[in-house]
Amino acid sequence: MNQDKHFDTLQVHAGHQHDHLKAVNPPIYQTSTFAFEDADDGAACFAGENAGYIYTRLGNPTVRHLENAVAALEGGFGGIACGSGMGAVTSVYMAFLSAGSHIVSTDAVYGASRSVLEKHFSRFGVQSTFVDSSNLALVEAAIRPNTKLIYIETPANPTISITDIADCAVVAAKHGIKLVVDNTFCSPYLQQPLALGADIVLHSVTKFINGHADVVGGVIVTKTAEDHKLLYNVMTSMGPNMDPHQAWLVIRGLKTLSLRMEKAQANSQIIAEWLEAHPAVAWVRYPGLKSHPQYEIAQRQQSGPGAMISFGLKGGLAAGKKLMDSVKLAVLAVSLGGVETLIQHPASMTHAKVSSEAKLAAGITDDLVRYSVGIENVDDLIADLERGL
Ligand code: LCS
Repeated sequence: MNQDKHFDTLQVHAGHQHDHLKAVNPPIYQTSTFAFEDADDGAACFAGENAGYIYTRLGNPTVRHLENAVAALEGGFGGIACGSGMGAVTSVYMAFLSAGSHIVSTDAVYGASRSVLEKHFSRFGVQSTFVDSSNLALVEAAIRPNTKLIYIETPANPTISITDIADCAVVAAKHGIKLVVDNTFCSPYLQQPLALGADIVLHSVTKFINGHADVVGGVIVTKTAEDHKLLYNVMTSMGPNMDPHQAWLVIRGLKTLSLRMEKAQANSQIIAEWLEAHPAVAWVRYPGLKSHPQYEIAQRQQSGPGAMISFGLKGGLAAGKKLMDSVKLAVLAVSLGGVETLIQHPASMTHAKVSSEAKLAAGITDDLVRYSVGIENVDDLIADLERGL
């Protein structure tokens, strides 16, 4: 596929290679292993002299299609698909951190991306510091001689705080550190971190890229061949690889990414403005509102505000609980980025494992309700919220 095509063309066609039957859609190569022509072919495959497939943990044609498609959409060298978003996050940590090294991360990063560092990587001597990465001075001040990664999630889950990717890239380059961006909330349709100077971009494809809340997965995209080789070796040795059936579902979802995102985003702007004007609502955080503290950065680095809204009610947590129990159309569930609207309470759900002090420091207040906007009719969604408020 020619990489000079537009996004909506690439999302349908990138990564596809016709098989001998010319199937329009990729077959699901549901096989764990691949036969060699003969012993020399097997040896050549293992030596990397022959590009043939060997074993599905090491590579599979259906999975490769997805890896190439997401890499094309992100404008990167290559993709690495994992069985979950956390498989992607931990593969990146494993590839670039070792005993005695240090990572600077966004304080409001997804709960497990933080707790895996604090509870598990710390056991192997990895140090981590979490800062409000929307403040570049705090990022730079946190850098130590042993810092190997700056890891940012923008917009962050669930505060929707936004970090300037290009500014962080300048700081990372100055200190010889890799910059990793979790681009889950925007998807490559709205934000392309590699073009802004990041080295690695990753996704929980469970969210907008698949978009149908029916599969879990992750994809990493690297800018360089060297980083791809390192990550590929780490991922395939440790084994958080994606299954071919998972990949096939994500490929199907990916083909409509821009259409889903446009509709969900249009709904979100209307809902965010409606919430902001509602007397029961204390605050709303949405990148499409001028009241968002990093509105200007969002305008610069995102081509749209996305479909995630956080808000708090004047009645605090009690009113938020009542809302979550009253809505009938929005589903009370974790996860995000699907065609259906979801509502949840991060402090007791997705970020429950993060300590109370860390949650508060990161702005994850007890009253914060997170709303993932789907593609339903916006009047129906507003009527549903109105009932709860
Ligand atoms: N990165 C971000 C920004 C996420 O929101 C999540 C999951 C992950 C990584 C991990 O991906 P997974 O392994 O779940 O595919 N976020 C979730 C959430 O907000 N609710 O449930 C999962």
